[in-house]
Amino acid sequence: MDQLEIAKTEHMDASFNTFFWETRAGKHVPRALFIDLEPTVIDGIRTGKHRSLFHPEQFVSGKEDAANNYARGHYSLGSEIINLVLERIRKLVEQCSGLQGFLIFRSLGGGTGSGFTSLLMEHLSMQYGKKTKLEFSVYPAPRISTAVVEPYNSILTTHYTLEHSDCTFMMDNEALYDICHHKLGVDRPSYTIINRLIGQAVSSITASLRFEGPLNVDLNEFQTNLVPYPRIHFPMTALAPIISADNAYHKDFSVSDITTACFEVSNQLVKCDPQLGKYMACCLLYRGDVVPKDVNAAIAAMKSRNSVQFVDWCPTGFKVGINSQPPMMMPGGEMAKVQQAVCMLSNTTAVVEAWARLNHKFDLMYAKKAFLHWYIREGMEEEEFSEARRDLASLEKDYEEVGQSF
Ligand SMILES: Nc1nc2c(ncn2[C@@H]2O[C@H](COP(=O)(O)OP(=O)(O)OP(=O)(O)O)[C@@H](O)[C@H]2O)c(=O)[nH]1
Ligand SMILES: [Mg+2]
Repeated sequence: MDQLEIAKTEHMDASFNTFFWETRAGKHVPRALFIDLEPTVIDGIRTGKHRSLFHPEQFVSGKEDAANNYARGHYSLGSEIINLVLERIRKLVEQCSGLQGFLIFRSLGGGTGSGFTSLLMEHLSMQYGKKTKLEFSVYPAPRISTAVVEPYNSILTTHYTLEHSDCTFMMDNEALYDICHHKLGVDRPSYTIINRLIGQAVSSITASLRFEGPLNVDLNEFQTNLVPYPRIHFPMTALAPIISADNAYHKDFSVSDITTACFEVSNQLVKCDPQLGKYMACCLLYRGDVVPKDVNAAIAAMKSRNSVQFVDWCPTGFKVGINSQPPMMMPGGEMAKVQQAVCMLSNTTAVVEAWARLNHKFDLMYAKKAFLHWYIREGMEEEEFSEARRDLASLEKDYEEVGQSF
């Protein structure tokens, strides 16, 4: 290889290696750690189709789960496993030549995702200082739930991680189920199918870290544009187009079509209506065969619509990135392969609907002190509940204030 070719290969490798490290034997290993307080879910990966991708040390699981109890995840069980987890993370970090930050995937409703993750994030802040922490969180859905105490767990964890998270992308299973039902024609989607939708969003959000390109916009740059105040860091995520593999041949989408779809409630991965709020910032992450001229025209058309309202202090908050790699779909999966796609991250006051809903559910139980003894038994104090709830009330208020007109 001549110099130029070597340089080119190294360049490509640099992007590829963002999420993989190469062993001396030339094997590429994902820079990932799976953690759970109980073994069965992780055993699925340990013994599954992709097991050979990982080193056994990339799985950490305990013996029993947190029984949907934040306190067990954070204190009793969490404290037994945290040092091992931090040690494993340290080993992964040692394999990085320039650590940018951490992506954290979790749900908020159960005990491990809420309690243990908040403990972990506190430790990551202590050990890795200001390294970015981005979260992808499955937030409790309005009408379907798998545990009565979801509002407690979610509010406690949001309170304790608010200052440790730089940006949290919220999704809820009801929004994801509805997309599967209405757009993909899948009536009873499994977690596998809804997780693929989440995967599409993650893929678009991380595309700029994984591929080079002239109109590539760095993730840090998006964050700067998305988060006007540290606490206002819960953007909504929308995807377009979402079409089933069966329908692929019947439809043709323009850049304008997919851009418009991102502002519709049915394309949001969280159950909130964007028309009920005001936008502070919209980041449009295009992929595939997309040219700036079409993007500019599509945005100009959106701006002229009355239904898309911006806050007074940020009237033109659009940020655009184009990555020429079209999205990849799971072979044989339910989503059609498309040549052009977009993922919109929007910081809007509409997301307050999600907090308000959860706060209300918290209040109903807390007024009766229902289920509290489970948490007290694990060493928590009642005061922690009221403190967390006050913090969430002020978060609601923060959103109200940023939306107010001058
Ligand atoms: N989208 C999606 N949601 C999931 C998945 N697994 C669990 N959930 C949701 O996550 C929420 C909490 O459940 P878990 O994640 O199982 O809870 P956990 O964090 O393991 O906590 P414990 O089991 O109580 O220790 C529920 O609302 C589930 O519906 C998944 O693979 N995908
Ligand atoms: Mg569990």
